[in-house]
Amino acid sequence: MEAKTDVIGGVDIGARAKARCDLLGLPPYSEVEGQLTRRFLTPAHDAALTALAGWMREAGMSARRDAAASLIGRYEGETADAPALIIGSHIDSVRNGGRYDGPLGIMLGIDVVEALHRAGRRLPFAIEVVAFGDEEGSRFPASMSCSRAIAGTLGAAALAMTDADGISVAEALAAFGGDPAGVASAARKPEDVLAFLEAHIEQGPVLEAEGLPLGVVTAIAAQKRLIVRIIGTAGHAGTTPMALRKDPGPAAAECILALERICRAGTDGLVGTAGRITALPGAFNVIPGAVEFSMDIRAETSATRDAAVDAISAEIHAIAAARGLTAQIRLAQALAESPCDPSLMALLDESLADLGLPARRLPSGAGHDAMVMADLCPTAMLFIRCEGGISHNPAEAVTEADCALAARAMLGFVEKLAANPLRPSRPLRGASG
Ligand code: HGY
Ligand code: MN
Ligand code: MN
Repeated sequence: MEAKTDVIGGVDIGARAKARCDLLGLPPYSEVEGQLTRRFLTPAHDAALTALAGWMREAGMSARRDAAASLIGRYEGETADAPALIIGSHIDSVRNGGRYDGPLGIMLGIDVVEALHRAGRRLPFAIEVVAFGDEEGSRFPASMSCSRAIAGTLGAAALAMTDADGISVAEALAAFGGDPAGVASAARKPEDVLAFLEAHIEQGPVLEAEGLPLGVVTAIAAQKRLIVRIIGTAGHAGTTPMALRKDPGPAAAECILALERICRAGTDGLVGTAGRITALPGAFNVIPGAVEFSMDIRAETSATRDAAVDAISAEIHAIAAARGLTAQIRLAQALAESPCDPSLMALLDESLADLGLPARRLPSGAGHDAMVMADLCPTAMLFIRCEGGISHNPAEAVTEADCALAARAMLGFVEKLAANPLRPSRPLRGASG
């Protein structure tokens, strides 16, 4: 047990937030024994929301699920109709992921509200703590469906997307107790939402390398998710001479090497990943009829992202044609870069300064619900150091002391926001993508 970190209202805020993330890393809050896999609209997701709702109520909030399965805790402000500061992050995980990517931002939001509640403190605005259920997109091809429902940008196409078992988002949502036909009711009015604050592990090495516990996010990188299908001819692995094959396997390998080469040569933080590669029908003794692979391409600007997508797509078609194969490339999701709100960043800077910390500003290569919430309201993100910058990996780790500092910084942010009525610094964007 690490040393006592920080106690507010009798709650050891650092240790408890971390311990709650650790608890949710185990069954029934994980689908798989011995690892954390918690995908959208699964029994593990349902169990996690039930636990979170209990903790929200203990912290003085009401708790409800909206039509798209987001869990929303609300701590009232000085007046019942006060707009809300939303503090949140996601409760779903990647397969065999870490325990803090997402849940830590929710637990810290609950800590902040509980500190106010125990002090009998009411603010000029309400605080809503939200657990988004589908940030990772680890079950369905697109992601961010819960925050998109709240931002009012969730389209029908997203509800029709199917998982590996052919179950659509709409079917899974209905089975979960959501309301696919009524997801529009989850959309919040801009006048009811003051701002969105997300605390999240950095998932990178910068803060640790500089010996800093916290950082202030400047912007979130643009990203595109694509599915590539290289189509050849299935055949017998033993009887088909090499020269007569139309094997999509080696072609896919050439394409993924092209993805790597183009992204390595890029600027503006360009990165590209083929995270899922599937040979179909997927048997030892069958030359694949098709090979499908995913592409996740990101850069600090949509322009750089799109230029890379165009270059890679052209090479994929050329590789396939040279081998007498065909290539199909389908866009699964596009998210534009998302700058954080300068006036909110300044309040976070001041909150860190009050803790004796420098206001280290840094961009986020990882995507977050904040980039979707930016279509609804001004956003801010607080980064928390994580060991080795490791994430999307069970080795993901944080310290109780850093969790406690994050809660303190968030409490400071909330008080400063109460003292400085927000002046949104930019018009809200149109649809993201
Ligand atoms: O993919 C991401 O950047 C985030 O972890 N969903
Ligand atoms: Mn995350
Ligand atoms: Mn993640």
